Amino acid sequence: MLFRKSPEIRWSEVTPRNVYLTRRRFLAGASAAGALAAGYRILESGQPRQTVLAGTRLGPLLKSPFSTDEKQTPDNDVTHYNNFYEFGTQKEQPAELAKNFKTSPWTIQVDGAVNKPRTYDLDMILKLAPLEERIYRHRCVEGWSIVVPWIGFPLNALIRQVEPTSKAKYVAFQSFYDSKQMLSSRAAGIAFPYVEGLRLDEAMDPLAILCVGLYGEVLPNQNGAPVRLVLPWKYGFKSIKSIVKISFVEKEPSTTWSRQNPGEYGFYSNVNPSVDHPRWSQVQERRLGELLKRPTLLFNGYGQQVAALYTGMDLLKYY
Ligand SMILES: Nc1nc2c(c(=O)[nH]1)N[C@H]1C(S)=C(S)[C@@H](COP(=O)(O)O)O[C@H]1N2
Ligand SMILES: [Mo]
Repeated sequence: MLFRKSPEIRWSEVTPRNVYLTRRRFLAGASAAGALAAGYRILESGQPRQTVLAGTRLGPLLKSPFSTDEKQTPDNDVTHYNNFYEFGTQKEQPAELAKNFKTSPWTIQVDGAVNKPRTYDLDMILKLAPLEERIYRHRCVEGWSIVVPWIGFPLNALIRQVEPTSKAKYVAFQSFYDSKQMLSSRAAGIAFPYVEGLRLDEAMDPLAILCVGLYGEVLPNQNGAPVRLVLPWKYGFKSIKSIVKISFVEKEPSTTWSRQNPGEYGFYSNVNPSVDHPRWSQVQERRLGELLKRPTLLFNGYGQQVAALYTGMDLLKYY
């Protein structure tokens, strides 16, 4: 259990609940020396018991003025209906196939056009800012949406610390990739490592968060452990998971889905009901767990915060 002021949380002390349970079970039956071997076997066979949320609780959490009071999607849906192609292309696969994904130790290399490039470990990441709960709408380009109490802090806290230079116009993000733990690019149908990008001013927007948890707990592997982006005004695929590299660059970086299919996916990918995807209308969406569709809103309803970022841009062209 972990309940301290956020800046003092040390990632090294955060134990995923599945390991926890395995240890508890082990301790409960630890009469014989054989139990030790048995306990180890459970861990090493790579099949610790899986819980709905594999996380330890994080807290205390600041409340955010950016949170919606809309009904939250059941956590079981959010953790069992995922897009994480590294761990399968079917929605229910990541929860299974990411079970033994090794997320510790973890580092994020931050480089490029900055005065203070550095490599962060998770303890350094957690010291950047107090943790907040951000209840955001999240809209997938495939037409479904969810409302999730994410845990994180503004991405701009990290950006300020590394001090971008005047050459930094965009930020490029890269996900972890390991062919031993993950699907091949050929099997998944997209190039790995997964990459994404933002314009620097978009990345500085207070709505953009680095996310380390959901529903009060450490991020489950299938939701992008240990650190991902959450960008509520953009389609879900911009919210890149399991980040290992952040680079500040002068030119618009290449992104996984626009590279894959430039006619279907643009760099900006702001939620916009007036720009249909060739295969999916974006006019409506279905909240997971609900029957009736609801209208999709421009910028996913976050226009008041972010519309100014796109003043004067033709959103039909820069989709
Ligand atoms: N590395 C990586 N990040 C990713 C994806 C992915 O396949 N790989 N899928 C994206 C898509 S399409 C969506 S909708 C969201 C899903 O996040 P969730 O599973 O937490 O709901 O993650 C995004 N981030
Ligand atoms: Mo998505």
